[in-house]
Amino acid sequence: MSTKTRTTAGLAVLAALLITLAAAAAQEPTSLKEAYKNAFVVGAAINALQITGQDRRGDAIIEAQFNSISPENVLKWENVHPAPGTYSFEVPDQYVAYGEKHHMFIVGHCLVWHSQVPAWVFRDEKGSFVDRETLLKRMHDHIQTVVGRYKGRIQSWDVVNEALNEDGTLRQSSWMKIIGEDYIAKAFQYAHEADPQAQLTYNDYSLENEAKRKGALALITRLKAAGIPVTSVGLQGHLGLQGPSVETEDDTISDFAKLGVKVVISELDIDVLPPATQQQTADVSLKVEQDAKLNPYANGLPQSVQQELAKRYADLFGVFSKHRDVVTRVTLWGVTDADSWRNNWPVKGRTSYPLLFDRSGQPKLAFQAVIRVGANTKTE
Ligand code: 9MR
Repeated sequence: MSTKTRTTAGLAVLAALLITLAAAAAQEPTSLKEAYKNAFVVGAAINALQITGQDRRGDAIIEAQFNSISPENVLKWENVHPAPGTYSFEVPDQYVAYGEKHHMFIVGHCLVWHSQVPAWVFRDEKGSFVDRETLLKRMHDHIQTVVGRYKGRIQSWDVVNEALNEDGTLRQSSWMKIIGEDYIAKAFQYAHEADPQAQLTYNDYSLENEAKRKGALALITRLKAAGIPVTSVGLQGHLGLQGPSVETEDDTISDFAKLGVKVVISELDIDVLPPATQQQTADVSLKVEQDAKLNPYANGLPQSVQQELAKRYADLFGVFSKHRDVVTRVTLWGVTDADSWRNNWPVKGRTSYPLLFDRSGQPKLAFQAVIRVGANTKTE
């Protein structure tokens, strides 16, 4: 470990101690997991450095604050199954062992997605699209091998990720083009077959938007009517300071709850930077050119924006807590601001502030605000 890493790890420990002292004085819980222990588990997406113990500062925060983990990238198809018949389980095994060591609720992300899936999955040796049966068999083998390996150890899988367009129609992914609409049902069936106890989630972004929400509600209704074992819907929660409104978030959770599925907030982060596009989206293929106007806080976040972010986080956790009968997990998509994908999407190299811990691992105002909401929920 370098001197710098040691110093920052030391600072994180000191910060944790200060939070404990301050909270003890105010008789507030000191961790997110404690603050929400009567409501839902609170998770973080963790990266390979954290899984393999190379980010001690990050690990100290994860272990102190969270009781659930999601793998930010290591279980995606291109990482775990990069070539036909070749699986790479070294880091995923460490991921699951990490969660077990700390008694966490362990999430698997994700089995069937249009992104981060290698091109060979859809092609034959000549480079043409394979037929439906071949692709179904590849999907089955993948799910059986990956879910089967962690049967009884990964408690919840994101089975199908981002199958919908913004207008609520089904995305014309290679899965859809080759297999047809029932690729979604098949993926859930295969996952259930591989681990009948696991929770199985349909996961997507912007489900707060009316058209996409309608499409998702119709999809879940169809799946449930056909007896497909979908147990929860993941609202990713890549949100902004301004929207969607808390009322919309509230309605969205209620709408899905009515279908008899649990709701998880699966990838929460709140962007404070100027939107680079008109649309509220988390489409990974979107790329926007660098522009200083789009990166106004390169030298630090003004206190007024910290406060706005804290209020926004508190309002949203208020809604999640209100729905604690159906919301079973809230997962932040990253640990500190330095880790967040938001620094590089949709514009590369911005300085983003979407999470509860800052670049040096210190808790932000938003952290205190979220703890306070949890503490109030607990005593209600
Ligand atoms: O956070 C992930 C980032 O490190 C990857 O580069 C990116 C590539 O696709 O995926 C990010 O995570 C995505 C998640 O898997 C699915 N929903 C949207 C997330 C943010 O793009």
